[in-house]
Amino acid sequence: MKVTFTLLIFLFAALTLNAENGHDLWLRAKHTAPVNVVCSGKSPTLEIAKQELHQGWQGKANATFVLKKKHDKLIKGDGYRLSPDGIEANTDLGLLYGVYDLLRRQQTGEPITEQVENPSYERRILDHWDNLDGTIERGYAGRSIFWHGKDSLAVTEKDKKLWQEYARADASIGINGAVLDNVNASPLVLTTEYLKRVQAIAEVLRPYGIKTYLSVNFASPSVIGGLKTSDPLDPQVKEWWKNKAKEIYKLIPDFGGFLVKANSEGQPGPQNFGRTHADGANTIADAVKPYGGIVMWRAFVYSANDEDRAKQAYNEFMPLDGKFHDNVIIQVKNGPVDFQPREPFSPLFGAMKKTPVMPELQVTQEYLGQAVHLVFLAPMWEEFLKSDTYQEGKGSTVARCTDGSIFQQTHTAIAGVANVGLDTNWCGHPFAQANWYAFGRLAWNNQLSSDQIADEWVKLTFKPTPAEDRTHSTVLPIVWNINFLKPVKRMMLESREAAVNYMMPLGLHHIFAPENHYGPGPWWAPKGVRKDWTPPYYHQADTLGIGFDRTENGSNAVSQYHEPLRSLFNDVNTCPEIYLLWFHHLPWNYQTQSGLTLWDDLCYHYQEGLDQVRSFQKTWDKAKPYVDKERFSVVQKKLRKQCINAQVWKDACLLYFQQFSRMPIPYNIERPVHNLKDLIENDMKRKR
Ligand code: GCV
Repeated sequence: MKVTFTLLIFLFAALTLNAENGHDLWLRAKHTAPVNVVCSGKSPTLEIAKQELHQGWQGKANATFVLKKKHDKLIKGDGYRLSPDGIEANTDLGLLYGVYDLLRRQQTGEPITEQVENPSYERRILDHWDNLDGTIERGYAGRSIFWHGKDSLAVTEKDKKLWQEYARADASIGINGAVLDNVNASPLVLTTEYLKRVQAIAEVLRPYGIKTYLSVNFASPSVIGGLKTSDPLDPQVKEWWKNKAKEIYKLIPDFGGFLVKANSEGQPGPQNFGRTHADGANTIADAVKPYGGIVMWRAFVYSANDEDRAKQAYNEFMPLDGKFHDNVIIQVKNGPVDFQPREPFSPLFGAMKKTPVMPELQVTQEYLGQAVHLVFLAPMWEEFLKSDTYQEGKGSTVARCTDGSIFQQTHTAIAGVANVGLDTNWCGHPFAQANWYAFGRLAWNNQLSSDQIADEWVKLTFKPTPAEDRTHSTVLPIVWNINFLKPVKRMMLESREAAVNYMMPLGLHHIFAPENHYGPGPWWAPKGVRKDWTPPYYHQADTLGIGFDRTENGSNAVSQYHEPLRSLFNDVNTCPEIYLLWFHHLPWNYQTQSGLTLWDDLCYHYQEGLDQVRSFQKTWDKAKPYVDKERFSVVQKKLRKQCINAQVWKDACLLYFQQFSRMPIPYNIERPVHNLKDLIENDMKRKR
């Protein structure tokens, strides 16, 4: 009887859910109860705050809710004090953030008690790797929302509407900055015609508290400024940057500053002129300093030789500690190599004591299945932020080393490489929206758990809206929680580990096919290519074993970490197994903690990854009655592809490594269904 009743509810729900194309993201709630908003102030930001309350209120009908600006020492920056009857903040933006928090709590059922919420970082920024021609480097959700090419610099109403929707989504999760162009920057962005478009974007983003920033090309003074050099110590070059800053701030008074990728992957930088990264960063920083601007200087650099890639950034930047001016922040990718499915944290976190460092996370899933695989990244970022660097003893987590808790810093910041494009659903994959959401939430509060973020996002994104509930009295909340929320959340929380399992378990890294970084390519090593761009450099597989020896006997990358981590990573018996082959080269018959040989353990991990994706397919198929047809079918199709890809990963890696291990694949593991030769020939790039 109970089963039949539940079944009826399923069927009814499936028939009545409105079709959704995903464009509304986590901001779907529209039909609500009336509320009386009391707010004496006036500003574009406050207008938005009031409108959001009227549009999204789900509290008691006709209640009175007060928005009040009030100086309170406990409230920092754009933080706020929330209570059931109102919000207090030092700034208009604080009130807007409070409103979004309140509405989120009303929709998700989280308690609304009296509490102060302050942001972990002063600057919470999305880096758009958008090229001026409208393409996006590592973008998987269509073309740029900001740029359409040189012939389309005029701003249309359509552009403005989209930028406003984008700004609203950002503000609703606390993001307050956007770098509008690719770090592989075109000098043209600093020419007047492009700056005019930046000005127009800034005007739309401003009421939502989003500052605009630009990535700049270090050679701009010579390329567009007509100077003979871009040497940062040349007086004319310094003057050029100062004049450029003046021009920008005249157009955009609240401009945030510059992001610079220098001397990396072919980008020009101070080293072209025999100068240091500090010389380069300081010249540009001095130019924006009078206006309160900052320079985010990337530590993603390469050394001239192919000495362990994981050591290069630290080696380059540590000697410069204390040499940067106080409006420079060094932007460091979470891991020492490059946004891999799993890396230990970069040793540059918790290293410098006189130079602020900001984390750079990658929201766009360059190395994690792009817009095809369902991979929720919050667990990866949580693992990273909670990693203990031991900089000032136990408890010096990456979060605390970067948010100003350990050292007083003039500026604190965090950046995420955006996954946003012109696709109707913004991110390509409906579940990729969760990564945009998670980045914003963690940038606001770096202590949040992945579980809580997933919980919020699933409720906001999939829960029947009040309108659907009222019209159709569809799913009982408890039924929805058990049959949808719980399993879908579990799937999300498991998804990152699944990707690690089917792509590169036990500390393997960077064994991707070249260029597109999507499928496996552990074999790829053409002559003439920098060794540290090829997978065999990273996995080091031979008949004796596999893994990169970064111990004292190897590259000694372990020495870049503080004790006790250094010794922990150095000793194979204490090194966490998730990083085993990152730090150690081990024989194939090495016995892992599971009691298995390394080879067998590797095989089981790949199989487990594949099995996990299969279980995600089942979870999603079972969730069908609770999702509108449109989003259900998009995700179902993508999961099928993910499963096919996971199979390819498993077969490719096991068959390739088996050539070295010369050991059988354990017999209770499914046999490969591909031939290695075919896989190598039909690179997954062409199969996608
Ligand atoms: C923007 C990796 C990516 C590049 C990216 C680079 C970077 O190498 O593959 O596309 O370039 O990182 O972060 O600068």
